Amino acid sequence: MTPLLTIIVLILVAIAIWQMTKIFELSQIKTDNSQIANDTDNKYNGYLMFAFLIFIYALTIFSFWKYTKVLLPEAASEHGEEYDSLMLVSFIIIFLVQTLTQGLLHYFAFKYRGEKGKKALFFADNDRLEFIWTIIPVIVLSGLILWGLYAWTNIMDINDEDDPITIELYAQQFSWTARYAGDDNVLGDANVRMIDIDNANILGIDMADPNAADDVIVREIHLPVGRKVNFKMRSQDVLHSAYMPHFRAQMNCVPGMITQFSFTPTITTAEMRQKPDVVEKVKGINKQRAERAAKGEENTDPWEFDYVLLCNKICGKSHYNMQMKIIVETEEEYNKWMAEQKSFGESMASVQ
Ligand SMILES: [Cu+2]
Repeated sequence: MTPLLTIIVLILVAIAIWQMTKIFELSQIKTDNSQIANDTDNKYNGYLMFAFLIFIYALTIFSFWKYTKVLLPEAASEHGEEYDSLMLVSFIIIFLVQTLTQGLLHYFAFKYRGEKGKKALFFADNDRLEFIWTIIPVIVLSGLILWGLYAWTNIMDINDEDDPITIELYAQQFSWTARYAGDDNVLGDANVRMIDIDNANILGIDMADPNAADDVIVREIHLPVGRKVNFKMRSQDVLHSAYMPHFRAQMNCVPGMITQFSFTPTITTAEMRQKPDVVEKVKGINKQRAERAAKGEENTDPWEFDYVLLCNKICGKSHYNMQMKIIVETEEEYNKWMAEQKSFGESMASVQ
């Protein structure tokens, strides 16, 4: 609400200034009624160019100061570090180029504003200049693109040699279900046509497939730290997107096909909760929640940091609510949790 009010106030102030300028103008005795811009008009426009430059620089500084804290904490996956470096370098380049070119653009607009009898020095064409402003972006962009392709190939390195845990992420309007491949680490075949809600076969698993019996269906993902995970995504209805921001991972879930994404988690949930920036963020959110609780509003329980799986495609009216908790823990904790889970075969046997 406050940002909206701030914007409205800024707009109103701008309108007020504009109206006052008009009144001031009207109160002057007109000496020049021509519609062609004169030196005074050009001077005003020159100064306005400068004012706008100061405005965008101030806005940039304000955004850095105000919104840096909402950024994600450090990457919790192996490939995340390289992904973040690529992102940071791209942002630094964009930031420097934009700051410099905006400054020059507005400065020159001011310096060479129209003045009677003044003519700026200009080139109709200049091969050397054109060469320079073509070759620099070509080199920089090629570098970024090549680095990006290299990073992408690294990230999409999905293979079975690293002994990954296979987990299916099943998306539907509006929830996630996860299926572990069990002891054999092979997921049983599944198809939406085989969904049998009455018999608790919510994922349409082929009961005749021998790989299916040991599969484990869960509503919360547990991952052992340092072990590669291979996620296989399916969707029941529309396009969804499995988004795990803390692991810098995202892959679309497409009805009728299986998509994949794999990563190795490197930081356990418990360790992440101790990171200073996470502690700070949790404190900030809980402060807001306490304030809301004092006013008697809803959803004010103290919040604790957890990794999440979110949907990142607007897939319908409850899209915002499509999320699942991910817990990264030690190998022992993971094994203990897994031992407590019921396999698909066991839950089928208990239904029939
Ligand atoms: Cu969705």
